[in-house]
Amino acid sequence: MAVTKFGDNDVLIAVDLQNDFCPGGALAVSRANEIVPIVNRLAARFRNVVLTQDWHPRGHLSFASSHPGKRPFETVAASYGPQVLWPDHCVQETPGAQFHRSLQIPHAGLVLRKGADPAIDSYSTFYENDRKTPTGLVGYLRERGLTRLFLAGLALDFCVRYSAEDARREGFAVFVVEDACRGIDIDGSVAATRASLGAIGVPCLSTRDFAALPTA
Ligand code: VGL
Ligand code: ZN
Repeated sequence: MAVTKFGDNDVLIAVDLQNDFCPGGALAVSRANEIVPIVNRLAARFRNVVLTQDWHPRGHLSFASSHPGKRPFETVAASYGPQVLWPDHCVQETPGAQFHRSLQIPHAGLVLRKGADPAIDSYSTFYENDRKTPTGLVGYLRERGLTRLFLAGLALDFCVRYSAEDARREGFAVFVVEDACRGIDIDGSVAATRASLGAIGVPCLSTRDFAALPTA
């Protein structure tokens, strides 16, 4: 599935490039700041860009602090299945939830916030962790004729992974731009992500693969 050109049906989905996921943030992903300029350059080549923003209320179910005696990175049983617990992060209207100050994608057409339901986490930008509550992004993309999705951002092994899997299931062509992602890597989750994406036929590309492409 070679990409020969970016066009009107292509969309870059830049996932959760927020302060709390960058070094110094509450749920810092190692070397996350390195991808901000990479994503900026990549986004400049797309007419269509969607930004996603993790956007939790205080006391969110995914926060370890909401479960007495539990610590971050432990798992609890939520009503919809196992849920990893995180440090408090991306709390609505806090600096940690803001986009990285160097992120510059003024032409982004949509900022999609997720994780706002206090009782359901949302890794995927398509469906919440109950696997059935839609965010509306499928409808947005379909209505606008966007059929080929390029995913970049944070974290490779959570929000990017689950978004890619849901997008495939919805029938979109999906590519992960791996050098424009960074992972959290809990218990082999990055390796599991590569295996899962490989199994469902989602290519992991590098921005170098696009270097020589004409941009439509
Ligand atoms: C994410 C854990 C918790 C992500 C969001 O953006 O990958 N990971 N919330
Ligand atoms: Zn979150």
